[in-house]
Amino acid sequence: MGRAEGVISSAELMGLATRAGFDLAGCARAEPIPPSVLQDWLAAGHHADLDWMEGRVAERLDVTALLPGAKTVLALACNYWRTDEPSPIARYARGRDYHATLRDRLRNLRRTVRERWPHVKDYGSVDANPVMEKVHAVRAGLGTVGKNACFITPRFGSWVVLATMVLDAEVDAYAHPSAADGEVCGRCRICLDACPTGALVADKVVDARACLSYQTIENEAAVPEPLRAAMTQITFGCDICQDVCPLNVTPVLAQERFAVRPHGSLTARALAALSQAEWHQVAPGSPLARAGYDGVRRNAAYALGAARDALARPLLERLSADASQKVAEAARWALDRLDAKV
Ligand code: B12
Ligand code: SF4
Ligand code: SF4
Repeated sequence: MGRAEGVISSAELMGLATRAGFDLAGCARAEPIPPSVLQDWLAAGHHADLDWMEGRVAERLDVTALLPGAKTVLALACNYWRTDEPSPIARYARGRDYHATLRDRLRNLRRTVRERWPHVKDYGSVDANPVMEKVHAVRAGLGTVGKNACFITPRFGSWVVLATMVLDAEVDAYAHPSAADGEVCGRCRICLDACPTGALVADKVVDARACLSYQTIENEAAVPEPLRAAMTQITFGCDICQDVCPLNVTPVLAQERFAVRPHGSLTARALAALSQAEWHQVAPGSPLARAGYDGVRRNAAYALGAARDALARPLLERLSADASQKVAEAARWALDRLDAKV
């Protein structure tokens, strides 16, 4: 029997996604997400001051609000794992900003889809758009969400970043997510116990206020004092709940595009000591730019204090008189830690 008119081949669509550089692709029906998944999280204040998470809730819960007549969500993932070298920077942030990489690939994919099926309208999302990317990736059969709230794939573990393409056409085959959501963890709860700040407040639920990822990337104000001591080896983003996960023990090397850049090899001391000129050499095009020069140096000063790094004392003394109030305050806190009797 021929394909119904307007219905497109999922195999061909996923083939185009692979050719555009995505490691994983899968199709889910464009169905609404139960409102409680997002609304309960927001109502509990788990989004901290990420006010943009409160915006466009209708779109987040239903992609047809983004693309009228949406029928299909193509979930896309790229593996980014490159190295096991210890670093105070989260793995996803050690290379070129992944947003740029995924946007380039998504732009190419959308162009080829339009060339192949000119009648199809689409909407593309990488991270910042009002799309709940993990939920669609689960529905599209790419993997499942672990108790650490990260999206975990059978092939790459959770070392993937996500993108989404919504189409107003049906495909001829949709994924049937095989693993029931949550089954992947079984009785394991290593990540919940390993999180140094108790940010995993329930299975799959992160309270951003306590999460060091939020604190080091998004929070422009001072990091709350009780959290700072947990920042040993954490200066930008946090991978602890992924590093401890047994499903991540055999990482697969990602494409060259995710290679570590010079900023990704800097120690906390080197990050704290960056001059403006050095910052302008390493930061552009890297994820660090989001936190800014002072944000990264503030975080690094906290990390040096958390680690009670005695060799960093002269540097911290210099930073305690820094023109940036938040850097100076963080350095003074770190010096107090060095002076305190343990
Ligand atoms: C806000 C946000 C954050 C916040 C809040 C974290 C959070 N869990 O929401 C902060 C700043 C803390 C953060 C941190 C990180 N983030 Co973030 N973040 C986002 C963002 C922009 C929105 C997520 C969201 O909607 N949260 C709201 C809550 C309610 O939803 P949720 O987390 O999806 O969790 C619920 C649902 O998943 C639901 N659920 C689970 N399974 C299923 C299945 C079905 C069928 C249904 C209906 C529901 C459901 O249960 C959960 C609890 O309510 C997404 C990008 C995007 N547009 O989706 C990236 C994103 C989730 N982040 C990402 C990354 C890489 C990270 C970090 C690993 C970065 C780092 N190394 O520091 C950490 C991980 C922290 C953690 N343990 O989760 C990746 C995820 C990669 C992955 N493999 O999981 C994303 C997808 C960005 C991207 N485009 O790649 N992040
Ligand atoms: S990213 Fe770090 S702070 Fe956030 S939940 Fe995971 S282990 Fe906890
Ligand atoms: S550490 Fe254990 S509980 Fe946490 S996500 Fe991995 S398998 Fe699941």
